[in-house]
Formats: sequence, C-alpha cells, structure tokens
Amino acid sequence: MISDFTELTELAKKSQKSKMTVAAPYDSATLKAISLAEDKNLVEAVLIGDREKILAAAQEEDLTFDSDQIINKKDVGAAAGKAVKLVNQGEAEFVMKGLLSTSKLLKAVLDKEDGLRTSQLLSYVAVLDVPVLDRLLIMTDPAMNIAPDLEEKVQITENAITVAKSLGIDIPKVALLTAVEKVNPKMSATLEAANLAKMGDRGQIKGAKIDGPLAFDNAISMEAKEIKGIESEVAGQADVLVVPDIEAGNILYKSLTHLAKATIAGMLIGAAAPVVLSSRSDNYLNKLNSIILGKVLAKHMEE
Ligand code: COD
Repeated sequence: MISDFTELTELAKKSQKSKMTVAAPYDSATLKAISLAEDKNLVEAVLIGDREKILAAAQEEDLTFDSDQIINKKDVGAAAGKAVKLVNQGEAEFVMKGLLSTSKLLKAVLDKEDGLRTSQLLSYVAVLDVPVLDRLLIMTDPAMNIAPDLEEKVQITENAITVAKSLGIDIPKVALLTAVEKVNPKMSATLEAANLAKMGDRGQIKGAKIDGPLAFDNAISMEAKEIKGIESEVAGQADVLVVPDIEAGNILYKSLTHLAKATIAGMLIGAAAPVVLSSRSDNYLNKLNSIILGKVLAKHMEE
C-alpha cells in the first residue's frame, strides 16, 4: 500500500514509460512538471497547442523539448480535441490539461466519436498527503459533480475505489462524510450515506468496506471514533472520503491544502483513460504528483 508520493513515484517507475498528451501546456508549472516526469523516465509527453507559445513558455523556465514532440494546434479547443483523440486511438495512455478551461477539455473528453466517454459518470478524485497522517487520503468529489444524487454518488464512490486499488489498497475503507454520524431525516446527506453504506454491505457497490454517515473526525481519527463509541470497520481509518456535495468537498480540499499543507494529485476518473486535471493555481510539484498518479492509474486500468 502506497503511503506517500515518494512511494507512488517508486511504483510508477516499475512500469514501462507511458505516453501522455497535454493540451495547451502554456504555463511554467505544467511544463516544469512534464519535464521532471520525463527526467524520471516516467512518461513521454506529446505537447499539443500553439507551438510558439509552448516554446516561449519553456524558454522562460530554461526547459527544452524536442520539436517532434510538439503538435501545432493554435486553437485551444482543437488542441484539446487532438490530445483526447490520440488517447482514443491508443496512441497515448492518458491526457493532461494545460492552460485551458476545464469545459473545453471536457467537451473533447465527452465527444461521442473521438472522445473517451464511457457509461460511467466522470468524477474528480483528489489524493492528498496530509503531513499529520501516515497514509494517503483519497477524497471525492470536490470539483466536478455539483450536487450528486444517490445514483451519481454510487458511481463517484466506485471511481474512487478504482483509484484506491491502483494505490495498492486491496479493500479500501470508504467513509461517507456528513456533519453527524447518526441518520437524521432532516439531513438528506445522512439518508443517502446510510443508503450507500447498505448498498456496500449488500455488494451493490463492490470491492470496499463502506460506512456512513460519518462526521470528518470520526472518519479519520481513532480517538474521535472511540470517544463517540462508534462501531465501524471504517471509522477512524478511512482511506476514501466521499463528500456530500461540491461545496463541502471544495472547502475541505482547500482547507487541507492551504491550512494543513497537504500535497496533492488530482484527476478525472470515469473516462476510458485518466484525465489529469489539476487546478491552474497548483504548483509544479502537485502537477507532477498528478502526472505520476495518471500513469499509475492508466497502468492499473490496462490490467
Ligand atoms: N460525467 C459524465 N458526463 C457528464 C458529466 C459527468 N460528470 N457532466 C456532464 N456530462 C455530460 C452530460 O451527459 C451531457 O452529455 C453533457 O455532458 C452536458 O451536460 P450538462 O449540460 O449537464 O453539463 P454542464 O456543462 O451543464 O455541466 C458540466 C459541468 C462539469 C460544467 C458542471 O457539472 C459544473 O459546472 N461543475 C462544477 C465545475 C466547477 O465549477 N468546479 C469548481 C472547482 S474547480
């Protein structure tokens, strides 16, 4: 089981180099992350976008890329389309977002002919290394699905279980987060959490131990679990946190990154291949972690 990003890098080094495409890599953090991933022999990148812009941004950081690894597409929508199409055609294993809006990349991913659409919902999964914890936390969905219903939460949970398994967690412990650990009919998130937990018990969601509703402290702290006397195989030791909606998730995610100084990797899951999608404001190390996670997940999906 992988417990930090150093171990994740070691895991990624064990498999053959992956080919990834990057749409509109015009910012220094993205280019630096790609260059570092190439130096570590993890990936071979195909950079797709306005060639002059890519080269100018690379030059600012003193980075060099071979001219034959750049495909010139001046329009960002066309760049996103080409980056996704190459993965669709099996020419690359996964795609990364550069400096373009998520909706442009999403449009390409969801394209019926050249995209990576599957029957599964697309959801955002973040992997966080929080300094006070001795294991990685997987959290979903802080960035894509706004107010998922029960059916969507099933798929969001399944997507996160896939990520957990790619990190070597055979039976991930999934906590369904709410404000309290008791079912309260006035709090709809607790009702959905209880439904999801029962679906986990009955094998309607497979491959994980799922429990909820659980408040954040009960999910991650053994001490809180014991004080509250909660009997659960998940409480106190959750690997995966499923949040009730985008507001709760985004605030939790940003609290962990800004106040608890978590380092992160993030991507969209549910497509035919991983879509590495970190925030524009992420630093190059977080983008590098995301590329490494993309590679590990792509290899896991091929198995
Ligand atoms: N998975 C698969 N397909 C999807 C998904 C999904 N999660 N979301 C939309 N689609 C498909 C639909 O099936 C349809 O074919 C097409 O996309 C358009 O569907 P709409 O009209 O419902 O989609 P939009 O464009 O209204 O909404 C999609 C967004 C991702 C834009 C929307 O969910 C959104 O705004 N999410 C929040 C993004 C955000 O602001 N994040 C902030 C933190 S970074």
